[in-house]
Amino acid sequence: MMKKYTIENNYIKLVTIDYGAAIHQLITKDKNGNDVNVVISFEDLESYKHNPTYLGASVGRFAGRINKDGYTINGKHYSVYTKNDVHLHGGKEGFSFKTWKMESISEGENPSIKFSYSSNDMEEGYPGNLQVSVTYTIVENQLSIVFDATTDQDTIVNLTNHNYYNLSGEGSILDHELLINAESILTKDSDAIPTGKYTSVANTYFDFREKREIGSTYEFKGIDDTYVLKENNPLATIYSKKTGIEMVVTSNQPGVVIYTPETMDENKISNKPLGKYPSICFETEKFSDGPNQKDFPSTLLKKGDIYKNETYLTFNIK
Ligand code: G6D
Repeated sequence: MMKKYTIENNYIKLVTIDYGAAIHQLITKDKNGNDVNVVISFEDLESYKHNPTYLGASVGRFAGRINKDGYTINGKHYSVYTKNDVHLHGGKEGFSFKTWKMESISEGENPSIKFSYSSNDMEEGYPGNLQVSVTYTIVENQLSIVFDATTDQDTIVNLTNHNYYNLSGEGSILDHELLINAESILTKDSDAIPTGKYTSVANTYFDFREKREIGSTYEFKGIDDTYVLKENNPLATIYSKKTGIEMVVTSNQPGVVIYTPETMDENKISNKPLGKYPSICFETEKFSDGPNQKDFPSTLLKKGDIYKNETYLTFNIK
């Protein structure tokens, strides 16, 4: 039986489930003091078990893609499970489809909840017993999402959260104002595997270096791409003038996959009316196919080292 856990303060209410250590609802106040769930949610918790687009889930052991030829660690080759010629989001049944253990929950001024999962050596073909956790903490108007992992053998790790945001709580994100602090995206091949090259965002609808409405200036054709982040945060801000809610995203990760599905009807999600381009994901993580690209940030986790992915979402009213 799936279990639901809620933490909240005066600014944010976070409803999580142990299945996939997923975020079910992320509720904050709009400019009129009304509650808005700013993530797309299934109405019914059981639907998270059939979640082809990873709604709200914790994704691993390797979020993003690995090419069909697999990868090599310390001279040993590892094959990967593929669908449509790529290994996506941890394989056939990644961390999003596991029941995580609720380790601790605390109320009070800085409410927090921690989930953990032990991934066995060679689960989904990855070497090493991996201990992983995700901790959600609310401090005033900020939610942090922190993934930690350790291994008993050298392995590869890339973890992320897969929330689909809509700061109006319904409709489309095309009228949201977006800023992304990135000059380029990763160039990808026809399987969406990075080639190792970079494409400038200049003069394209991918350009959000200056804050603008997503659907303005250029014809928006959807994004499913990795933005290469600069060292200086915030990496992104997004704002809905309808609700007055702004979300500021900061992270210690080198990239963010921005994913904007054109429709979400197939998910049988919330009864809210959704428009074309109903949501946007900010998947803060290392780069797809990192294990095969020596110039990308390393995705290797060595025995004895600690993996940490920290992402902070700050909600302001403007
Ligand atoms: C990720 O980049 C991928 C998409 O291609 C995929 O369809 C989605 O997750 C479910 O963001």
